[in-house]
Amino acid sequence: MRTQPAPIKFAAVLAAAVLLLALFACAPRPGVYQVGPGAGEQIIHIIATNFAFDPEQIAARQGQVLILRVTNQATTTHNLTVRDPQENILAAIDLPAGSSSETRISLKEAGVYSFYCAKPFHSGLGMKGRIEAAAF
Ligand SMILES: [Cu+2]
Repeated sequence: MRTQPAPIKFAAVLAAAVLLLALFACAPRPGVYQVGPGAGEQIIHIIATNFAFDPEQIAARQGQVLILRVTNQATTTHNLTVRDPQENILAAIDLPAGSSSETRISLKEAGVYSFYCAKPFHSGLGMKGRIEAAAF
């Protein structure tokens, strides 16, 4: 019985690795909230506490419109500020203690949209997150 030449074995191993990577890329990533595939407005529920947002990582698609509905479960006022990939402020809303507020953002371009609490020191304490808008 002949053994296969090394280059063919290498190609087979490489193909298997690429297939595994592709499967992994399509699978939900732990800790990342995956926005549904629909083209219409998507409602995302976010919980604000001292000092975190949950979820803090959101995966969406370019062109989607997100309604960020934030419930502040803390007993102090927080804030949600969202910036587009160019760092322009898309939304900035204060979140009174115990209240729910919402803002609507449009992911016009692909890239990373950052969000954070603009109250002094809060983002440094962990009140921040990101929305990744994948290209079409
Ligand atoms: Cu805050």
